[in-house]
Amino acid sequence: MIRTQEEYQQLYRKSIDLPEKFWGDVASEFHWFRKWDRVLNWENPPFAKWFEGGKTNLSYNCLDRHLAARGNKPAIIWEGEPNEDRRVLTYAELHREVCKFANVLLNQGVKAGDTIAIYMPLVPELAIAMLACARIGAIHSIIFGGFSAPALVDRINDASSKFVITADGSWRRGNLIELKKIVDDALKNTPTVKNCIVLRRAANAIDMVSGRDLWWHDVMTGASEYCSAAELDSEHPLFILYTSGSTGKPKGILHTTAGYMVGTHLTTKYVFDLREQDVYWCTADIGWVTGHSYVVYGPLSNGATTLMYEGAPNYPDVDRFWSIVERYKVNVFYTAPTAIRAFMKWGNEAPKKHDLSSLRLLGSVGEPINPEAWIWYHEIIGGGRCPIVDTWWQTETGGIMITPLPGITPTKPGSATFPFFGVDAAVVDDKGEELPLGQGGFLVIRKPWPSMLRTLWGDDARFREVYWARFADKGYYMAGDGAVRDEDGYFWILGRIDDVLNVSGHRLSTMEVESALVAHEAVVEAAVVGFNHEVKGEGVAAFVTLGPGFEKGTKMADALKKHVRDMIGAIAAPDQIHFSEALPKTRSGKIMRRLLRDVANGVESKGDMTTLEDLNVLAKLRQQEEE
Ligand code: 7RM
Repeated sequence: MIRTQEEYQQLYRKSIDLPEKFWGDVASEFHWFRKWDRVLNWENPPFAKWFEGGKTNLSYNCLDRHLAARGNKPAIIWEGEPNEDRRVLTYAELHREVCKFANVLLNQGVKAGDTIAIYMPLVPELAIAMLACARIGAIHSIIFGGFSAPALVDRINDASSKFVITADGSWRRGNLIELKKIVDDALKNTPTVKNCIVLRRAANAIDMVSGRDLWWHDVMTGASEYCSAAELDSEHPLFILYTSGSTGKPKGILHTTAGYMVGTHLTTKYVFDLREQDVYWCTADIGWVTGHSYVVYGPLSNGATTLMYEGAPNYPDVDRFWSIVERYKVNVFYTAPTAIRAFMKWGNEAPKKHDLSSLRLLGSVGEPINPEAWIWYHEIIGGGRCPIVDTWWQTETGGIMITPLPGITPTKPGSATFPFFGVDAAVVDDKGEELPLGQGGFLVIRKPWPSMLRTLWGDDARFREVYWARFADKGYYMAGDGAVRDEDGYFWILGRIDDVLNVSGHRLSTMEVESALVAHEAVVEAAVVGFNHEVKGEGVAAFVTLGPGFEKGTKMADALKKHVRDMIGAIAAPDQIHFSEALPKTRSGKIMRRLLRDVANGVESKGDMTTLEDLNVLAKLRQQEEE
């Protein structure tokens, strides 16, 4: 147990100086079918191998390992959006369901190493499907339920998934979302998919394609309740999760078994300071990495009780989250700044109506938390008594990297404070030299860590290029964020340094939205930038040039918004559409996004404009805003 900042510093030093000893000790808590020969092999950077030679299984370590002591303890507490839908699954029950579904997959011919696309609402069966894949060594590729059919097609094809697991429908703010219909659309263009397993969730009418589609409840009937966990190599692929980069094509982040298991386990344990009787609630959707690591794998590997809520925070009313906290006496609550800002807007009445005294610890993730939101969260939700852990990490890092430790690290609103054990984070200049305190630069990680991504699915070259090329001579991982350390050494994350937006805590590539826009018949050119948005953090602003014969106006703007929603999903739909006859470009033809950002934010442009090819373009754009 760590109690003081000095003890943290000592243990931190040890974790950096003797990483193999440190992580070897942590890994010893798990069940291994065969112990590793070597904790870290970093002979062939940037391709790390952790716990080489070991054989283990994450599903076993999340379930079977706890059965003796925690068989009757709730593993998952679930609440559906329709208010009467409630379920609790104990560790014994979850284990049984996972074994049965693993047998279903085996019966369907799924083999270790096959990739399975999962497109489901936030229901217990989603966790069951994940853990069943992990049990037999199938690689899950979860696609967030808010993505549209073309986005699904890209991800299924990139991963060559043979199976899809989905549901008939799901609920969002009382509205039915017809998931299976979207899957049917997508599967017209996915040659690798053989079967689709469909959970009955919303009981809406759907088409079942004979020979391809199978009902979850049919295939589960009679499936054996025993399924041994496959003895998998430490580096056996666990999952692929797509995330946006600075090009239009999403990157398939690959995580593997043992390092991810050890990393998410230890961060969950220390950052959320879990106690045996705790009810822990991370509000993320499992379709994002936060849900993978801190709704499912991290909490279950710790034998914790993890709460899942299917729906929207403001359904049927804006106090839904707080009624859940009260009902289940939630002790640890982990959410995103965008949600906190929405709650602030909805007013203090909603949280005040409920007894939130069970809360002991609050967490934040996804984007920098503005001090105003931090203070509101601390006072109104935490009653002034709960520490806030502001956790910085990425899909790529697998687990939390920079974070306070509750009760140990003195926090400052807006700072993620210090690196977690084993994380050698630094702020460097463009040559990789560490910058003095107070100077902003690139956030890098100088040493490998267990839960790091191993590659981009099927694209080692892009993996090297995106994360390792910039500081190749030093061997540093480039996070893609800017950061600065203050006079006390605290890390402050400044945001992305590339063309990736952070909309409501979700990564979105401006290029992806641009590609969607230019695919519309009316659009000849498009540029997308972010602007400051009160609730979302960043909003999406699109500047579009229409082809001859197409008319600008509200009707066209609405059509383009809908088009982006259909092509990618609701999170990508532009908040602003600006029509312009031309875009401000440099003489070499690069769109000057900085200037577009100024227009979108409604501020004057300062700084160098000498490279602008045609100053008139900007003047026209601004003039149009005033029309
Ligand atoms: C977990 C997650 C990663 C990007 C990352 C940052 C931003 C995340 C924080 C943060 C400031 C934080 N994975 N980010 N957490 N910025 N403070 N505590 O969000 O892959 O979807 O996004 O999110 O820019 O690079 S992610």
